[in-house]
Amino acid sequence: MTVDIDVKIDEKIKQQIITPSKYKVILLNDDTTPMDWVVGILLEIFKHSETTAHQLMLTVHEEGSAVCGVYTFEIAEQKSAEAITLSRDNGFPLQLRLEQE
Ligand code: TYC
Repeated sequence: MTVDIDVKIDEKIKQQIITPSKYKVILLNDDTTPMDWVVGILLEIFKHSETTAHQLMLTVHEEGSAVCGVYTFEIAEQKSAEAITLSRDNGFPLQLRLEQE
């Protein structure tokens, strides 16, 4: 024996799209890290062009800080950790900060 059951579906599906927060990576000035080293970090880790890397380095040198990129938390943390480790391994006191946008 088969039984037919009519099912009426009356349901709303609420969809929530959560966009992850973005974080600014802020490069800070210091007195001893060589300018060429900072440009190298901006080229290799933050993927800036030669021109932008040089301009950014000069902004930090003259004004004290500049945003060198905006990323999700994990990427921002990874890039700044990479820049710090590489700089420390080479004896430079380069510093970066993360700031939520
Ligand atoms: N002020 C450094 C110098 O005169 C250069 C420098 C630029 C250092 C940017 C850090 O994030 C920095 N050698």
